[in-house]
Amino acid sequence: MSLSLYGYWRSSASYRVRIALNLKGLDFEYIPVHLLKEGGQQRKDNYKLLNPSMLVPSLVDINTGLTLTQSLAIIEYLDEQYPTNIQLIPKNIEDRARIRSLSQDLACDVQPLANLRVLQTLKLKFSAQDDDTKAWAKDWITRGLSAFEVQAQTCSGNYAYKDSVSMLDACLVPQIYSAVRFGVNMDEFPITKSIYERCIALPAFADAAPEKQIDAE
Ligand SMILES: N[C@@H](CCC(=O)N[C@@H](CS)C(=O)NCC(=O)O)C(=O)O
Repeated sequence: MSLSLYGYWRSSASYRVRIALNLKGLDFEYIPVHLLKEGGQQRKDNYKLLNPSMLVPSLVDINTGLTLTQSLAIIEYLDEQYPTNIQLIPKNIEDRARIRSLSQDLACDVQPLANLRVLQTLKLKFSAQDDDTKAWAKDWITRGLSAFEVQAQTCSGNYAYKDSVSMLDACLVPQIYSAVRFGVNMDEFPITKSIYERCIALPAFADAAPEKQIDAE
């Protein structure tokens, strides 16, 4: 097996990459990094060598000797390095740009605000309580999904971008998993919810689900 994915079952960025690997039908070894145990295994020296940002996921490709962090860069790399009949980023320039832009809306402008280290810092340095950090995460995710719902009116088809599964679905599904965890009512976003339901019915998404991973608790 030439691909190793360091991840955590409930990490949405790891979940994105698992979906992409499954959609492309690529075999990979999954190496759990527990984000809470031992003060967070992502902060241990051996993992920091792989990923100095102390975040998951990291992908190691033994074929090419490449170690990559950043889920979107990993997904694009897999798509380009391992062409299969499933293309996560289409060839058409406008479609590629749109998919990247919408994916970044979720992965760059929404998910980071509800990331573990942000919530931990709100508690440690700004005296936030559990309820405050949950409300914080719910608020930012709600804003992000409200914007996505508007975009989906024109960009979605059967899936998040038109009628083929793409990198955008790999970003959207984990974001919704996290939304539900923080108490967002998905009925407020009917188009987004229907895309989510269509995606999770596909084996590639179902097998990537947090609860299906070897480190799930
Ligand atoms: N932009 C990064 C985000 C990675 C990220 O935020 N990972 C989270 C889990 S989803 C993490 O490792 N959190 C650990 C921490 O906050 O200490 C990517 O897309 O790969």
